[in-house]
Amino acid sequence: MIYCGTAGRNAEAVGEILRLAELLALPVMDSYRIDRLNFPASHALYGTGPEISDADAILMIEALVPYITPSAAPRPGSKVIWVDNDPVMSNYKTMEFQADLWLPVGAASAARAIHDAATALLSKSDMSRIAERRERLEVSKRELNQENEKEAQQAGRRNPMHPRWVAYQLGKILEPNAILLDDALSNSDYVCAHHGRSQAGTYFGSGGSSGGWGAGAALGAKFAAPDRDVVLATGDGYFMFGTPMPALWTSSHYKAPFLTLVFVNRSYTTGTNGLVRTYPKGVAVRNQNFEGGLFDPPPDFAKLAESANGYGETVREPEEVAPALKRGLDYVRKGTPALVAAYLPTLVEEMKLRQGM
Ligand SMILES: Cc1ncc(C[n+]2csc(CCOP(=O)(O)OP(=O)(O)O)c2C)c(N)n1
Repeated sequence: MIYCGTAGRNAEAVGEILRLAELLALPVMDSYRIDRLNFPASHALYGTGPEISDADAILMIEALVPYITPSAAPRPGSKVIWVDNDPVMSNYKTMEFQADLWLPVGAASAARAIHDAATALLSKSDMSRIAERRERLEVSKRELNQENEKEAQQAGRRNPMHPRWVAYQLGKILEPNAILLDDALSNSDYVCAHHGRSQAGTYFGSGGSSGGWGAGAALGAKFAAPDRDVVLATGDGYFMFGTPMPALWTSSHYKAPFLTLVFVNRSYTTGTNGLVRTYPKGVAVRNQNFEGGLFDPPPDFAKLAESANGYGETVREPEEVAPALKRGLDYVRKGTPALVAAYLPTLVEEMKLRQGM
């Protein structure tokens, strides 16, 4: 398998990794919370596994932290090849990952060279094994797509509104070349399941753990690509941690409009479900007190956009999401920044909903 972290920072690498993966029908996976698109999300070879711990050979391409816990590590006997300009990450004195082969080279050159070397080596029996794997992966991808579609439709029938439904509707309005900035944190998995980004340079994450990157990044993306739609999907917490007001005002003033979708769950994962995961028997869980993780009622994000000379609206009903996002995008295309605040259950309510309470 191919495992990518930041390879997509170089757009050329995306094409080269694609060529290599297609030649050998290699499954491609991303590391946790990537900051660029490394591989077309809709491609049959992408996103259906295996886990690193199940793979028998892994080509790590610019993957800073591909796994953390010992149980997620490559299994004994597997082969690990590590590609990076600085594969042993000499800046990180505590780096302890293991590999069978370290290749100090950039992603694009490595993928191209391996592709060319492999082409010369392939035998007939290799080809038939590869064809069989390709078919298997295509089936898995079809199943994954069907499962995602089914879950999205189910989510759409839930009221209170489900964040997956919001992410699904977002995916529907994105043009193939639209740039998506993902600061959606706990809803990022839904965003990634449905965004359908397949061109290099159409998906960006912050690449770090510090919240608040999104609004400024969206403004920068629009300045850089004035002819493309730019859309920010963000948690309400992370949106506040940045500088949304100056970003929106500047976006309006300098005619660099972008669309913002805020997942308004009025909560932080850190102080709610994260707390439950970390301290399942702790005082907060015992007393059902998640005060540190809730900010309810929340700021009125639609008004925040209006106050910065943008357009804003809040949606509370599942059927309102698609029209609101389309309206938002229409405003943006006419030069006005727009914000859609999707009003969701809090993460405490969400935990109860998922337990059927
Ligand atoms: C600047 C900054 N402050 C605090 C944190 C700690 N932190 C990590 S996740 C999180 C919650 C963010 O909430 P939100 O953006 O609403 O996303 P959600 O948890 O609801 O998915 C916080 C406070 C951080 N990562 N960055």
